Amino acid sequence: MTKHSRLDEDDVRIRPGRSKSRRRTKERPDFHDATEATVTTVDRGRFTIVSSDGTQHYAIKAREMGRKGIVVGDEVEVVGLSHVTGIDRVEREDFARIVRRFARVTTLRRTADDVDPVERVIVANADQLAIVVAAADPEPRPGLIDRAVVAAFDAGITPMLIITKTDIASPEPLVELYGPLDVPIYEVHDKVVTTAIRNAFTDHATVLVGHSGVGKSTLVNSLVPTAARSTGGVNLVTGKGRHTSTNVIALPLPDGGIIIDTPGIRSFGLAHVDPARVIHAFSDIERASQSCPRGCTHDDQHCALDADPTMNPSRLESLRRLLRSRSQIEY
Ligand SMILES: Nc1nc2c(ncn2[C@@H]2O[C@H](COP(=O)(O)OP(=O)(O)O)[C@@H](O)[C@H]2O)c(=O)[nH]1
Ligand SMILES: [Mg+2]
Ligand SMILES: [Zn+2]
Repeated sequence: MTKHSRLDEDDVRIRPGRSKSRRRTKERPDFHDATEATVTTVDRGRFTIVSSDGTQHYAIKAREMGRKGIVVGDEVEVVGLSHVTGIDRVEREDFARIVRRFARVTTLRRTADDVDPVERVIVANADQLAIVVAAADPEPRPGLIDRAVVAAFDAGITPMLIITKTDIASPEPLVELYGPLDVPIYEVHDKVVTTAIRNAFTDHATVLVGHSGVGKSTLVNSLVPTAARSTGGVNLVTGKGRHTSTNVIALPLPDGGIIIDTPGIRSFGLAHVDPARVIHAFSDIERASQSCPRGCTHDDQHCALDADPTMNPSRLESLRRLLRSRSQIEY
């Protein structure tokens, strides 16, 4: 995980402005054997964590934590680290206890749909969002790409686009659509992960999103040879389609950083995003919107974008579809 400077939430309340290095001096008497760790999976109140020495452990939330939410990517402090790592034989009492959650640097959120006011944090502390889209099989759906870019910018997370399966179809239509955005684009030809992609992931905490079948797990397996993520949409052990709704997992990368696979995210409800901020994710259109009237919604008759000869009509339609979908879901 990239080490951003961050403040401990509890300390912030008591002693504002304390720095990360001061926090490490462990002045709290209750938990002096506490170790820092990153949460890598969450499953009904049970967590897997990777502690600062790189070892994996199982943990539960200490009662003191109350209802404080813990998600994948959270940086926490744990006590009672046992040396048992085989989850199957570990009794609940042997689990380490999470006693503190550090302030989150970023939170990637979604709502179930665009009008649902209940937002959920999917991942904490990611600094990059890799939007994986196949050139074909499945056909690219720009709706999800647009939404993911909006969610990333809103969360202060840097988006990138990874176009897979360029061996079976040309990436050109997608590159043409998304090239004008200030978002780096990488290509995967016949599952080959280039050095450029590898470098883009190193020392970052990157969340993968994209429809099922685009090649996310294939990419994870190339970047983390020990990951053994099942690919092809079918679990090789059970023979059934994977149950993917909660299966977010963070995996440490061999050269530093982590990659977070999110099989469950097929859509991004954006009810939590201010409509006025949606256009920031459309930097190509935002630049062109200088001649719009003040307060233009970009979806009415006074909008200057329709008359702009430099405007890509399908990009404009993407923006409008997204703005409208906030009251009517249609993707
Ligand atoms: N031709 C081709 N197939 C790919 C590529 N990347 C992944 N696949 C295949 O696409 C299928 C789905 O990949 P998977 O990684 O399970 O997708 P996920 O659902 O996004 O995790 C698998 O059969 C992969 O072997 C690629 O670049 N080219
Ligand atoms: Mg997968
Ligand atoms: Zn306008």
